[in-house]
Amino acid sequence: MTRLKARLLEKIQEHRPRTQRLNKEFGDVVIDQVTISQALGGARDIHALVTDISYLDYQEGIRFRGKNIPETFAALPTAPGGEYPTVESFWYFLLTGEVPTKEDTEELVADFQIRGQVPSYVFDVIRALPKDSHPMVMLSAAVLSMQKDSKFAAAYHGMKKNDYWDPMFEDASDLVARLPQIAAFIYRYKYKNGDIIAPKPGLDMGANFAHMMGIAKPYDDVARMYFILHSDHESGNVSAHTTHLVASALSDAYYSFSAGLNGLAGPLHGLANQEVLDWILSFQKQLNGAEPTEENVKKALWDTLNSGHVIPGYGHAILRKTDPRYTAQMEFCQKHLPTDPLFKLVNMIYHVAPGVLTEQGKTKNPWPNVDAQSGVIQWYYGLREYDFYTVLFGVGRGLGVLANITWDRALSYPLERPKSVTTAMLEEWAAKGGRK
Ligand code: HAX
Repeated sequence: MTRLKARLLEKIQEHRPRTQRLNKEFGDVVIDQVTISQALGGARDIHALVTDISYLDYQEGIRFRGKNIPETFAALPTAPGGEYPTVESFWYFLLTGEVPTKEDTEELVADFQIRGQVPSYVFDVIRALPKDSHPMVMLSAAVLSMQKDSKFAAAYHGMKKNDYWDPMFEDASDLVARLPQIAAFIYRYKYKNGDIIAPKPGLDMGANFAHMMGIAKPYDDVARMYFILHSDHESGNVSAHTTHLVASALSDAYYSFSAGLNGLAGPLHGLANQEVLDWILSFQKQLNGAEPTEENVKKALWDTLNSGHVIPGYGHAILRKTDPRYTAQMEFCQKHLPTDPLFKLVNMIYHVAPGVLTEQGKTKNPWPNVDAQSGVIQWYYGLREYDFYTVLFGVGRGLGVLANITWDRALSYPLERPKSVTTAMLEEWAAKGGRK
């Protein structure tokens, strides 16, 4: 058993009595109520999911295992020659809540090299799809194709409930280790004439991803930062919730994560990073060489709103301020690409868009989210095929949602099954002033 798995087991054994006690002794304690607009409005803000892996505060933004983004970056061991932590150390941290030692991390890097070997049939599946399929289709299909080798599915019959976490952890770890190679394969296959670059033994995940993508330093650090920032955003967002929901039927990690990726591929969710680049480039085209100014950016934003579209990269279902994931990437840009024209344009949009959205008066949050900034960095380092950007998000999101479903099985969270009502019932309860 690896050090990570042994520590995870100890953590699970420590945690189980807490959940069991809450259920048994305090199960009737009321923590929330549901209004008609919440029932009609996508279950916003109903407190009905539990995770200890990350928490999203309305004002402060995300905390991973209690640490905000700067604290997380500062606490974890950095990769050799890099400024950002290894993704492997972050995976250990998400699963256990503990900062791994150098030895823990090194063992995990070595473990991921073995787990990371992608079966050749996965590449056949990708090649069998029409080449103009969206790269998210390729990623989701590749993930789903590995279901036949699921250790959870193979062990399910005859396994005790308390042991479910073990093969779920194995599947989750295999998947996390394989995602970068699958993503890089999709990229090189689809956009680089199938000129595939094999993984290099001995590299951590970020460095290996940069190597397989064929992009020089500091793209290894970009990959580490990017995967960590996109990993988890508590349980209610579409990709996390979908993965959790599907896993609650005791579907394995492959079924569950493939479903989560399909949710991530929506333009209101992870696809927004592709939409942002598309918006920025078409605006630049309209400018026809002219400098972006406050006035012309304002006009372009209003044109988008007046045509019935959303401003991609702005707004959030929970956050009510600038997303700290945006800020973390902005700080990277200020250091590495301060004079880049696209970065300057993104800054100009940041300066103007919140005012325009506030004036329009619809969105509850006029501030930028993670997707407003992420594409510019990829573009700068030469990754210009922006329909690929959501795949990068997907690799990162795997860390969070797969850690979560491992814990879901450890704590025996049951099948998720909220109750629906009819419109007539709502009308009746509205007339009575409540469900009495
Ligand atoms: N541009 C224009 N209108 C917006 C808007 C934006 N960026 N954000 C919200 N609104 C509108 C909504 O469409 C809604 O309008 P209607 O009443 O006409 O339906 C109204 O403002 C109220 O919405 P809200 O309560 O503020 O926001 P929601 O919780 O409903 O939606 C979204 C949150 C992120 C989906 C929304 O802000 C949006 O569409 N943003 C643009 C797309 C985007 O950037 N998505 C990525 C979000 C981060 C993420 O998940 N990344 O993966």
